[in-house]
Amino acid sequence: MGVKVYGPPTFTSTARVIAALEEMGADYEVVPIDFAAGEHKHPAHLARNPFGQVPAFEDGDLMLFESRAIARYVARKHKSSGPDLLREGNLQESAMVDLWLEVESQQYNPIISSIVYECLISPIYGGVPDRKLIDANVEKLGKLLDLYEDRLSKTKFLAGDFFSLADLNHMPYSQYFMATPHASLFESRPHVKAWWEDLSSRPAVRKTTAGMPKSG
Ligand code: GS8
Repeated sequence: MGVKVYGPPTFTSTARVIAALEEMGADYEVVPIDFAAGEHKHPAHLARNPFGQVPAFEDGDLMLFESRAIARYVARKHKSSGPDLLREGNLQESAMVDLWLEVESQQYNPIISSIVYECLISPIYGGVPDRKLIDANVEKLGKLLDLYEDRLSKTKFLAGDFFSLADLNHMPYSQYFMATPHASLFESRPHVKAWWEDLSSRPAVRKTTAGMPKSG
C-alpha cells in the first residue's frame, strides 16, 4: 500500500504535505476530496481526519492528520534519501529548527492566514473583505517580518545556514500572500525577499505551487 494524501492539492495544508514529499523525493498519490459536495464531512473522511479537515495522510496502516506533523513524519522517514530537514543529529541545529517551526505555527500562520482569507478566499464565497481586520494583521505581519529580516540578515535560512522544514512550512500561506495587494511587505525587506525567492524557486516548491495563485 502506497502513501496517500487526501485533500485538494492547492489547499495550503495539503500543499505543506505535498511540498515535504516532493522535497524528500517520495512516491505518493493525491486523493482529491470534493469540498463542494461536503466530502470532507462524510464519515469516510471523518475516519481519516476527525476534524473533518484536509489533509489526511495514509502510509500503510499509519493514518495521520495535521499537516505539520505529517511533514515531520515525511522528513524523518526519508531522511537518508533526501535533504536533512530536521537536523536531528545535531542538538543545537534541531533546537533552532524546532524554534522556527513554532514561530511559523504560533506567530506567522495566524496572522498571514487571516490576511489571505480576507483578501483571496472570502471574496470567492461572496464575502466582503474585513478592512479593519486586514489592516490590523498587515501591521502585525510587518512587525513580525522585521524580526525575520533581522534573523535572515544573519543566517541564510531561518534555523541557520541550512534549508530546513522551518522554511518549507512557511511556503503555502506565503505563496498565497504574494498574490494579495500586500506583497510589498516581503518585497521591501531585502533579506526576506531573497529568502522567499530562494524558497519559492526550489523545484519541489515550484511543482507543489503549480496550481496556486501567482504573485503580481
Ligand atoms: C489545519 C487544517 C485546515 O484548516 C493542518 O492540517 O495543518 N492545522 C490543520 N484545513 C482546511 C483547509 S486549508 O488547508 C479545511 O479542511 N477546512 C475545512 C473545515 O475546517 O471545515
